[in-house]
Amino acid sequence: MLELYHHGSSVCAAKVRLALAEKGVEWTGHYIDLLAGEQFDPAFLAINPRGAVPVLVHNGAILTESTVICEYVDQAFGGPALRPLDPLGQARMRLWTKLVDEEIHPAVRPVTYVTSHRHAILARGPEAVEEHIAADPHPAWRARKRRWIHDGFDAPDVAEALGTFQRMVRAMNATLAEREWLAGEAYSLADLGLTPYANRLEMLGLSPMWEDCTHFARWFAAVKARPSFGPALFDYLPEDLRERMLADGHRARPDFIRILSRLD
Ligand SMILES: N[C@@H](CCC(=O)N[C@@H](CS)C(=O)NCC(=O)O)C(=O)O
Repeated sequence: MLELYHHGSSVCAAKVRLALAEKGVEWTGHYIDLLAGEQFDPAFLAINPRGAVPVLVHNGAILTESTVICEYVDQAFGGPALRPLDPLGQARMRLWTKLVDEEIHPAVRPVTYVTSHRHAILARGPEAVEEHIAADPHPAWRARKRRWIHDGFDAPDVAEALGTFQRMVRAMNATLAEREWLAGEAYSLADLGLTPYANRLEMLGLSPMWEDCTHFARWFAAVKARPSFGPALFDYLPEDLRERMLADGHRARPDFIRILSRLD
């Protein structure tokens, strides 16, 4: 029995759905609506006290952390290998997935929040805004959310997060000038791990970031052409949320241009 606790707009959950799709593994889903605060329900906190998706439960064993889960899925199930066989390729793959965990993922929340989520939260009125912030059990996140919601693009960590993504695109472009895929000549968990972040940037209208990055653009077209991409990225994303993110990205364009022009 393989169960995945996930959400449609969670980049980490999308990584796991991609891995399961690439391996051709069947799974049962439990949808945790992050925007409705279901990650803080006691029943879910009993499964993952961190209150975060994804969580994979395999024959009763609970696994958290998307990068760890993806490696587990690759090794526990048949289907095409998602990691290079040579030590150097594996090291390269892990350098990319480490970068995702340490730098890329922390940058996605501020950018998504100020571009999109905050508009939906603000539209519910001042009381609901306070409720939304108070629902987060972590004081540091409550403080950051307050700035994202009220200060938008002027919140202190937003420019830094956009800079992280700009460096990510450039670093990927430089690597992809030398080889077909990020870790070598075959698709791996490195490509899989970066895919939801590239998709998020595109959905939020940030594709001008790779205007001059032909190798990145070639890679992104190739990951989008894989049969795993559409189902993993969009089948669980509610249509209204998808449309809202696209529209909010369009609305954020002047802010993006203003901030990106000040970087490097
Ligand atoms: N390092 C964790 C991060 C998990 C994480 O941040 N998940 C987000 C969705 S991508 C989440 O559930 N956030 C809870 C919230 O928004 O309160 C992983 O890779 O699985």
